[in-house]
Amino acid sequence: MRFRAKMRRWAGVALLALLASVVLSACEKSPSVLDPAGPIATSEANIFWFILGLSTLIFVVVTAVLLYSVFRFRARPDSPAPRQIHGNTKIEIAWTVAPSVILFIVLGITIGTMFALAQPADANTVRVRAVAHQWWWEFQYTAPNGQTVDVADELHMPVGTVVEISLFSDNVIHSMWVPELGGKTDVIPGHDNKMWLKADKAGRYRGECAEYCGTQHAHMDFVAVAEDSGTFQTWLTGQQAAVQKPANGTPDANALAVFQSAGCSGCHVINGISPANIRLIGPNLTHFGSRGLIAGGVLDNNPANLRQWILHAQQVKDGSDMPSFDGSVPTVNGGKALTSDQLDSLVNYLESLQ
Ligand code: HEC
Ligand SMILES: [Cu+2]
Repeated sequence: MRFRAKMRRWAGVALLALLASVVLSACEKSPSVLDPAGPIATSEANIFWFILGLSTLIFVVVTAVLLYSVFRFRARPDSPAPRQIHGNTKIEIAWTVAPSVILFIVLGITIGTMFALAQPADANTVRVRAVAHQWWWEFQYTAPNGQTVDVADELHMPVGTVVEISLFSDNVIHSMWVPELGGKTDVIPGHDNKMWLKADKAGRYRGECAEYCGTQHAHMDFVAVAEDSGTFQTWLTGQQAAVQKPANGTPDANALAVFQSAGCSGCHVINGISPANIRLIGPNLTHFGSRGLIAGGVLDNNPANLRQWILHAQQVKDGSDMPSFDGSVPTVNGGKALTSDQLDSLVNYLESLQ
C-alpha cells in the first residue's frame, strides 16, 4: 500500500512537470537548432541526428540482448547452478574495440564538419562588426562609400551571402548565437573572434547572447533579418541617410529640445543632429523607428512600449545603463518626471526616424 501511494505521488509530480514544460514552451516559439535555415546550423543538426540515430541503434541492440538473456537464462525452480566461467578474451577485446571505433567515427565526423565550416571564400562577403554591450548588440556596417552604419538590435544580412562578423566586447564575455543559423562564438574582451553566418532563406531569426553576462543577460536578444540582396542594399543605403534638422517651432524641433534638455543627447547619437563622429554609450537612434525591438528585445518597438521604456527603463530592464525618466533619480532631468506632452513628443519623433 505504502509503495503504491508513493508511486502515485511520483506519477503526479512527473505529470505536473510534463504539463509545466508544455505550457511554458507554448508561451513563445523558441528558435530551434533542429530547424536550421543556413549551412552551419544544417551541418550541426546533421551531426546531432547522426549521433542520436547511432546511439538509438546501440541502445536497442544492447537492450534486446539484455532482455533476451534475462528471460532466457532466468533461474527456475530446481535449475542447477550455472557453469562458472572466468571470462572470454575475444568478447572482452571486441567490446573494448567496438566502442572505440564508434567514438572515432563520431570524432571524425565532428572534426570533418569543423573544417568544412571554416569560413568559405566568397567574393560577396558582407562584413559586420558586432559590439556586445551590457545588454544589447550593436552592429556596424561599412557602406561601399566608406560610411559607417551603426544599428542596434538588428543584424541585416542578404540571403545566400556569407556574412563575416568580427566580435568585439569592452566589458565582459558574451557569446553570439542565432540558433537557426549557427554561431555561438564567444565575444571576449581583448581577443577579437570572428564568425560567419549564411541564411538560405529570407526570414527573421532570433539571436541571443549565449554566455551569462550579468543580470539582464536574458534580455540581450537581437534579430537576424535575412532579406534578398536588393532589399538589403536598399536598407543599407537608407541607413546612411542623416536626419534633417527640423525648422524652428515644429513638433520635431520641440522633441529635439526635450531630447537635449532631458539629457538623452548625452547617451544617444542621432546622425545629422549630434556633433559629427562622436560615439556615446547608448544605441544610435538615427533610424530607431525602422527597428522591431527596443533595448535588446526587452520590448517590441511600438509607441506604447517606447513610452513605457523611456519613463521606466529601470523597471523594464533593471540595471540597464539607461535611467528611468519618471523623476525617481535626482540627477536625471533635474529629478523631474518627463511630462506627458514631453513623452508624446519624444515618442512621435523617435518612431518617425525610419
Ligand atoms: C545615461 C545614458 C542614457 C540616457 C541619459 C538615456 N539613454 Fe536611452 N539608452 C541608454 C542605453 C545604455 C540603452 C540600451 C539599454 C539596454 O538595452 O540595455 C538605451 C536604450 C534606449 C532606446 C532603445 C534603443 C534601441 O534601439 O533598442 C531608446 C529608444 C532610448 N534609449 C531613448 C532614450 C531617450 C528618449 C532618452 C531621454 C529621455 C534616453 N534614452 C536617455 C542610455 C541612455
Ligand atoms: Cu551577453
